[in-house]
Amino acid sequence: MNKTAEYLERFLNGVKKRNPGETEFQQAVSEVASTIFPYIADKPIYHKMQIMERMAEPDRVIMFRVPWTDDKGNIRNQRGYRVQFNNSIGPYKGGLRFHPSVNLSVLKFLGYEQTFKNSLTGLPMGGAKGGSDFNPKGKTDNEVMRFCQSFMVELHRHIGEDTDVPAGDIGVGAREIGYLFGMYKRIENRFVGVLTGKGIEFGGSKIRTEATGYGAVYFMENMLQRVGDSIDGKTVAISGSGNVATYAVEKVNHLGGKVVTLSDSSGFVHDPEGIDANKLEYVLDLKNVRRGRIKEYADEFNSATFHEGRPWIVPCALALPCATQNEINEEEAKTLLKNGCIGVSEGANMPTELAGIDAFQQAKILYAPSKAANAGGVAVSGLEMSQNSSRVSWKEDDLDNLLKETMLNIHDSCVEYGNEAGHINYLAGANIAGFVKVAEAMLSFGHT
Ligand code: NDP
Ligand code: 2IT
Repeated sequence: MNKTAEYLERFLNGVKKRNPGETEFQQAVSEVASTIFPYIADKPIYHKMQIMERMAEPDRVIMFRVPWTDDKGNIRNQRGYRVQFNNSIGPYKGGLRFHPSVNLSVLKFLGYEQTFKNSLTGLPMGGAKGGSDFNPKGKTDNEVMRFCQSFMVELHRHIGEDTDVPAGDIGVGAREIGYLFGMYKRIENRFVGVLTGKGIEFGGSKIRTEATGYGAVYFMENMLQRVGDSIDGKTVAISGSGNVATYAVEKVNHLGGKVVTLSDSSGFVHDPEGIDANKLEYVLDLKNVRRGRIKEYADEFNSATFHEGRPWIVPCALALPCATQNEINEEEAKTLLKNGCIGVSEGANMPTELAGIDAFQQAKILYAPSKAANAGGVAVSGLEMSQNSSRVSWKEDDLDNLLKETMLNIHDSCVEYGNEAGHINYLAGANIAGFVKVAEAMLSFGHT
């Protein structure tokens, strides 16, 4: 075994030992470390200063009880979290996830990834993630409101516009951010940009709702254009039917592609005729207003069929996983390749299992890892913070142009750091480009 492989193995064994049972967190660290250790092989200062070891330890983890009362008057208990991972290059920044699968491992993987992603945006933001095992599905607006208020009663003392600025993620959208911001303002008696993804009326930024989905599609278009191709005319499979997935559909349509799938946790719909603007309107109403299941799409439109499982068996040229982590396994990755998939842009965080990533990498397709592909959301969150602190509101076109520019800059950073004799290893490029800034800042601070 060479020295680099030996160091990597020792490091990963240490991470496993210190974080027993946290499989998602171990997976995220392993994916990053496999590309960083070769990069720092000839840079002893990073080893001496234990940069990778320190980056794999959150600055702090806050865990708290969230009691709330349901509509029947029952007292319910949830667990709340904020993982403040790394604030070397700016205040902690990252979303809140409300989903029954939320646990420390999931939030640590997300906070770790967020640190690299935020660095890639070029904006001054550190990494964090939080949330709860609360399940918003089937809850009334009043129940969601009471939960959000109770969550903020504890969270408010740990966050602040220059300390830690949460936003949305799975299960946390405009409705939840409104309830959370309302409660923060009431407790603190301060109107500040302490959350992003706010409503436009109270300090939200235009384009933030669309930014993650649009950004993942811009990144795909950037990768294709580099090799003289484009989305125009291509068949696209998308998973999920939430915030990221729906705005990815909209942007693929703008760029002339045809989206043939969407999904939720019960299964996927396949619409060979494509999910056009009218059908997308239906999905937005179904998911954001009626809060129904994607199966209803197939009842509404004759061209579509509903299937259990995940959409990756449907032939497509491009795939955009936009639902959740580990939603493409090795077999599904190989099926995508066999069916002619030439590009993957990850709207979701860590949607591809490590063996699936290996399959994409070996096939040398255009594979954009999540920390690059979905960075558009947090990038526009960063712009929302700037607008809030200077009490201005920028125009939609200007913000969309800034989003496009940011995605292109991230793409070009990946090309700079991931160029392997002409083939671009976007995974290595994103990890290294994200790492360098945070690592340099940590070196400047000494062993803090
Ligand atoms: P939403 O809550 O709006 O939508 C999530 C979608 O994914 C829903 O269709 C949901 O189906 C599905 N889903 C969630 N969990 C699972 C699961 N365990 N199995 C199958 N399907 C599931 O979330 P977002 O669109 O905001 O987030 C989607 C992904 O994008 C996440 O990985 C998130 O971390 C990532 N992301 C989000 C950003 C943002 O700005 N919102 C920014 C960057 C990344 P169902 O309704 O049945 O649960
Ligand atoms: O994973 C992510 O980047 C997000 N959920 C968005 C975070 C943010 O602060 O906008």
